[in-house]
Amino acid sequence: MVLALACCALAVACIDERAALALFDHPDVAVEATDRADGALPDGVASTEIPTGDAGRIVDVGQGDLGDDPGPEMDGAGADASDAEAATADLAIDDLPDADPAELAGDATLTDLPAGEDIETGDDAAVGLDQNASPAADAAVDATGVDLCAAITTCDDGDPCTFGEACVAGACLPGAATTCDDGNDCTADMCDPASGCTATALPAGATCAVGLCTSGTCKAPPKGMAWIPAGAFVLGCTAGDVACQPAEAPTATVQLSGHYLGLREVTAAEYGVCVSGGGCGPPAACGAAVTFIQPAKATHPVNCVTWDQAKDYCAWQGGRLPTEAEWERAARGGKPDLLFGWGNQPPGCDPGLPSFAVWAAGGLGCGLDGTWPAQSGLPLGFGLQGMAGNVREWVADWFAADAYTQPPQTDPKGPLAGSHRVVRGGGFESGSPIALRNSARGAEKPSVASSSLGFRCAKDGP
Ligand SMILES: [Ca+2]
Ligand SMILES: [Ca+2]
Repeated sequence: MVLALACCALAVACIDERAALALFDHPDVAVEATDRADGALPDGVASTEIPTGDAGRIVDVGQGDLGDDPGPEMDGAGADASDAEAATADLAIDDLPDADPAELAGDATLTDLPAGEDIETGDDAAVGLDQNASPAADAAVDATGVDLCAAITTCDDGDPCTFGEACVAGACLPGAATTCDDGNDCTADMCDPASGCTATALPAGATCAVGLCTSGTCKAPPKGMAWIPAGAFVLGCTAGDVACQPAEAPTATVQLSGHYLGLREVTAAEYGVCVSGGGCGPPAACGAAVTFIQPAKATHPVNCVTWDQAKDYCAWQGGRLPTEAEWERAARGGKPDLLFGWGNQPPGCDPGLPSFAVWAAGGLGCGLDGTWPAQSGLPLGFGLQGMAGNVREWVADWFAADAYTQPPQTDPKGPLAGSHRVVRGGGFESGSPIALRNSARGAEKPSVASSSLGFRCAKDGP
């Protein structure tokens, strides 16, 4: 209380500034801040008002910058030069060497001493300092040995957006600002000055680390699928594409809802599970390149399936075929104006390069006379494989050459009726890169079963 009386006779503010400086300048004192997130002391801490009779509460925290600039009335050692004698007598802060404030966020316990406990000067443990903080005991007791923090059981700077307030040498340090980060990337975190930290669930469909958000929780996509977030893209011919076909024009900007899409073509083994389970009919025996029930080709895309079989398989999985627009946007991988998912260079047969595609270069299927495993090649945008080549892929839409003349601007689903279904992406029998372009549109009668024709599934978002 000697400190408080001496200081208050000079200026109310001096208590706090000296106390704070003693802490900043001391090499060994480490303030316990068990709730502090970043482990650092605030840059500028200056409490400017301590109401008399309530030494334990700082009700108005100023925005000074004592940590970096002690101000004109402080000398280089962090003490008030004009009051050096009094300060030395009461606080002994002049003889504390400089210290890095970053070292001060640590492990001492400064406020856990029961109020009113009788203590002796110089007894480090008795004043609540840990064993590494012994020099600070001089600053933490007054000339008669009374603990300067003994009467202060709670420090609260009155700001719910800070925490880690602590009593040091008789005065409360204000808390450090918090980011309010709750560690959940499906909530928006902020601090309300009235109520403190809040965490509000992001809208369903927001993208998070492993998938998408639902009810404030990050949910991974179904196995083997990617989450394709909602967004707009230009459907149809890529700008500057000299191979643009009439059916790919005119272009139109369309908006798509978020949805899931298979990372690769459905494999023969996966389709076989549906056949065994009674959900799908067996593929046709459509030639030497058939993959169904071929042990060496279990991981190859299933082929020789009709449009209805493809549709049935996806429904059995709880999904559906992707629309033509969904397929094209996913193939573009979120990038505009590219001919292929990897860029504008033509496809090649090197699976170590992004431009890899299984097509009829050097023979059917890059010389293997058929399909490759569905996981071949580097994943491109959204993590997808095999959008270009390997097997052509059934999509949901009926084909019409003029389908793009007036497409709906949101989630287009193609003509209401037709004789052919759209197929996309080209396959191992395609002899021209033109067929593998993002915008290329093929068509087949829905009853066709071809060894170069398979599919992948989509699924609505939650
Ligand atoms: Ca959050
Ligand atoms: Ca494909």
